[in-house]
Amino acid sequence: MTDTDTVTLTLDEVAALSRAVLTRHGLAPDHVEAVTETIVAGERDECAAHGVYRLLVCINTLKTGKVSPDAQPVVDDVAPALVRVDAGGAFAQLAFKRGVPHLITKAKASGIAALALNNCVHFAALWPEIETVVAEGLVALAVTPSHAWVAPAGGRKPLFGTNPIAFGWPRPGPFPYVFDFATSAVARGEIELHRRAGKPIPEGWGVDGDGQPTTDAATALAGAMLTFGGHKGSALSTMVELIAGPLIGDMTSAESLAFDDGAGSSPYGGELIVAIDPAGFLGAAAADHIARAEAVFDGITGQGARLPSQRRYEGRVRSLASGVHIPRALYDDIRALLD
Ligand code: NDP
Ligand code: PYC
Repeated sequence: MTDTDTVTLTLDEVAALSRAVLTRHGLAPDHVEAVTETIVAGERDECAAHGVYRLLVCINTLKTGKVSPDAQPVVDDVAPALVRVDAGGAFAQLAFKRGVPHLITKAKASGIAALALNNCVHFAALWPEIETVVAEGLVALAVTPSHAWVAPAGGRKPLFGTNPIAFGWPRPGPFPYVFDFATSAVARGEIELHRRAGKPIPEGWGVDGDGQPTTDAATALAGAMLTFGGHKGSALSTMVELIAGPLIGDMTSAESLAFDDGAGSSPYGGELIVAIDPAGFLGAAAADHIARAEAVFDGITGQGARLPSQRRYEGRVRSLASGVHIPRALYDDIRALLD
């Protein structure tokens, strides 16, 4: 069903569109499946900046030649609680899929474990990965740098990536506690969507090339984005640079942008995912940590506040029932990739 402004698709139709576009541009079948899962999940949960819009981003990246369309991830079982997957320059999704069973096994054996993805191209939200780990009853943390687009607090030149931090905690029922946010005031994808729609951005998201505040999306994209929470976001962003860059032998956001060399590809580098098994501290019969966490969540929602991911989960229910609504201009741009 279509109207003039949006196109409504079922999730199966979104998946078919994603597969067709990615395959048409030469992505190998196992990567097509892994990337499609992420794109469908983003659209399903009404995360517009990381849903089907990312098909434009992926194809652009494929066209730059900065991502391998078919590299097979190589798993390296480094230590009892450490696993590394070399993505070989391909998109991160397949490397994560190959590495995560090892991460889960190791976390359950050691109480805590870490997975490093190396040499991957990352264009996605982190919550799908967090949800995969949390579904095993584990607590999860994930971070990745991106491209140097964000000025440190007190500075004006891009240095940090948009550097997301995502965290998950298991809850009874299908919807875990998950937050996933950029350490910039907003994800870059959100500013890109404002630019596409010709809409101004709020103050505080970015500055122009002289460090002056701007509400023009294109000016902020060309100037510098800002961190959230001033020096606090700046320090968290620095942490992401360090623990998903040098700590795991991979690129910082500045190095990723230098590697891009003006091509306009998605960020290249690493991701760190940590999984903690509550039973490690609490023993195999551990259970009351779940009830005690629920008391914390009740304390939040009892005040009328909402939990992070609630909007997303509500979107998921809507999308599963009645499909997703894609701006017609975006849909047309994606269909044009099939020509
Ligand atoms: P948002 O600011 O939209 O949301 C951040 C988090 O805060 C979400 O978990 C959101 O839940 C929650 N939240 C928002 N409003 C409230 C509220 N009022 N009360 C409680 N919780 C709230 O996200 P960002 O723009 O910072 O990031 C968007 C996405 O971009 C992330 O998924 C991130 O992983 C991705 N990203 C990826 C990068 C990469 O390099 N791969 C780089 C940067 C970002 P909800 O979703 O339910 O609103
Ligand atoms: O929106 O900032 C962003 C982003 C970077 C990489 C993937 N998403």
